[in-house]
Amino acid sequence: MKASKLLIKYGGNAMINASLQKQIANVIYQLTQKGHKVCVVHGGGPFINQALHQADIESEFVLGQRKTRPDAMEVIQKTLIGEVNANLVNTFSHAGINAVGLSGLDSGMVRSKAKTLQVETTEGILEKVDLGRVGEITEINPKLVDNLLGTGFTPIIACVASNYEGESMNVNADDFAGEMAAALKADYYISLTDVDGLYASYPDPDSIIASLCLKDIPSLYGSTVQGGMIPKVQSCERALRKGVHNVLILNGTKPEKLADFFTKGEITGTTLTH
Ligand code: X2W
Repeated sequence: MKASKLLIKYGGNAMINASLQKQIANVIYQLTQKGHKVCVVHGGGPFINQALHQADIESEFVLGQRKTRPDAMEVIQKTLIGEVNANLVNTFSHAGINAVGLSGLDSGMVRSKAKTLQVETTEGILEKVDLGRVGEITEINPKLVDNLLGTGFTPIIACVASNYEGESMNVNADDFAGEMAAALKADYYISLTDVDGLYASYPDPDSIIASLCLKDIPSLYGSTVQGGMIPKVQSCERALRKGVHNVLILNGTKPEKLADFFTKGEITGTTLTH
């Protein structure tokens, strides 16, 4: 496969232990050795859950987005940037990667506004939900990341962005990754999660949807696509609409799947196409 620009979203559920993180780091190292330019955007949901629990702050999710009060945002920023990002950069560097830790705050590269959602009540009325410090990306300046990619570095980016008042915002990592893939004009957007792909009827392994067309995606929300899969599939859809041609959902707890795709062209996950 020709040397390409890859945006890999590394979800917290796929980072369940240090050994898996090392294996993913080794695969990404091999990809960089083959000339691919790799940018990683990571989440850290399970680590945030634990940190908020320790801080005695309750978590509530609406359509896969965590409602975020200012005190929760402090904990989330510390966890994502100070803990998850720092540990990933260390692991990836140890694997030989020229890893550079960033977040959307660096050089103000990712800007966001407060995200609101519309949710249907049991009476069938549409209600606006205020999510607090949850950001919806409005602008990305890809220069810093592109410069790093062009000079042999591998940016590892935590999904925190600023708003227009200079405050930190919690951006769902799938939302962040899909927008970043589009801003970078990535050849591939690969979302690593803890399941083998999108299931028509979870968890029946025979029901994995091997490929999905952009036009067929909207009808799946609320049925095939629920909960945490909503932001994931929405981010894939957005990346496709904004010009990314190759979008994949793969199981990041099986690092060989990522390796096999680039070495043998084997896809064992869900491909989303135009
Ligand atoms: C996410 C950010 C982390 C994330 C959260 O607070 O959990 C929102 O939901 P995963 O591991 O990719 O799920 N933010 C707004 O998305 O991490």
